[in-house]
Amino acid sequence: MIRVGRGGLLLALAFAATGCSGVQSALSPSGVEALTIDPLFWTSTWVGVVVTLMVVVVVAIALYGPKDWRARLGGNWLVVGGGIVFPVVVLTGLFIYGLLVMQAGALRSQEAGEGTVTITGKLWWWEVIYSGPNGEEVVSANELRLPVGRAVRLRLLSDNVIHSFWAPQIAGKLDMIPGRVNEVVFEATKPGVSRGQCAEYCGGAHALMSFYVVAMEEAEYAAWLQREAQPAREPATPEETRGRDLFFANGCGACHQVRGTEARSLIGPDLTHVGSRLSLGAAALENDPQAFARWIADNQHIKPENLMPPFRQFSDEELSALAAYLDSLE
Ligand code: HEC
Ligand SMILES: [Cu+2]
Repeated sequence: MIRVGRGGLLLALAFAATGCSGVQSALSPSGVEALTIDPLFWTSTWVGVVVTLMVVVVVAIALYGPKDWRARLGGNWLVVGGGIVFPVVVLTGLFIYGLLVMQAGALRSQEAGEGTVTITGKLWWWEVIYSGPNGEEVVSANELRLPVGRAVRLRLLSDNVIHSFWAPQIAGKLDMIPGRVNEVVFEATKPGVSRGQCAEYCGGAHALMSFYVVAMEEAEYAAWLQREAQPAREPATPEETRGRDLFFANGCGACHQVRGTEARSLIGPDLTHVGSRLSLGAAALENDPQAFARWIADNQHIKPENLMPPFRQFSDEELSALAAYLDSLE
């Protein structure tokens, strides 16, 4: 038998508790759907706790209780009442409650929603397409921006294997299935940054297929979308210009799009405004100017098996120039 001292137990509880809060926890809901699911979790948990305590008490009486108490537990009533009637009543109650919560979610996803975002699961990142201020398509990646208090319809697609889109603070998870369009309505209830994760094993870099959700006040969101719809900024310094030249001379445009330039490929994430994203490699790496240099030269260590080849041919000076260019794409 493994003996865990009281200190060990407290430590384990402390770890368990830290796992429950933070940027990727369904227990800190900040979306309408997540707020509906939250009481279902707590109800199931507390019913489970109460039933466990009841069983412990009955077992304790059976083992150590006074003789006449033990005799009373010996009858058939306990088997029929505690073993059949009680679980049927409790589990049926929980089941109906669960169905009602699911029904509420399903009805909600039939609501119109104002604005649509199309998200496609790639290997192993997310393509995110907004409809811009003039109804045009605005291609972005690896981050979902939401206006607080507005119901936004997400269309979830895949052009490869099955993925599952899960932003626990905002809503439940929904699969992305090749050949189908699954829809869900997201409504953030307060501004803030949370994190999401692919929740269906999809091969090699699945564990590092994450994303950030940035909920912003409506006006801020509108300004952001306006900026996101613009073509890429022109290089403003000699270093940025050198970075752009290296970008085109080394074939980066064969897989990436930078709107407003001749780089037009959508094999990898759109980089038009990559400098303003919170992360690189679908939340594998926090975004700062060093991150770009590390990603270009060493992405197979940062995110093993991802589909961008590592570029080891660059000198430090060339990597800094490329990083300066990409960082300027805000
Ligand atoms: C063969 C196609 C290919 C080429 C060539 C390529 N990339 Fe990539 N790149 C990708 C793919 C695929 C990803 C997504 C990786 C992931 O997150 O799984 C990516 C991701 C990135 C990212 C992170 C973007 C984000 O939003 O997470 C940056 C920055 C980037 N590439 C820059 C470059 C630069 C600079 C070059 C040229 C030196 C280059 N890429 C060449 C395919 C390519
Ligand atoms: Cu996955």
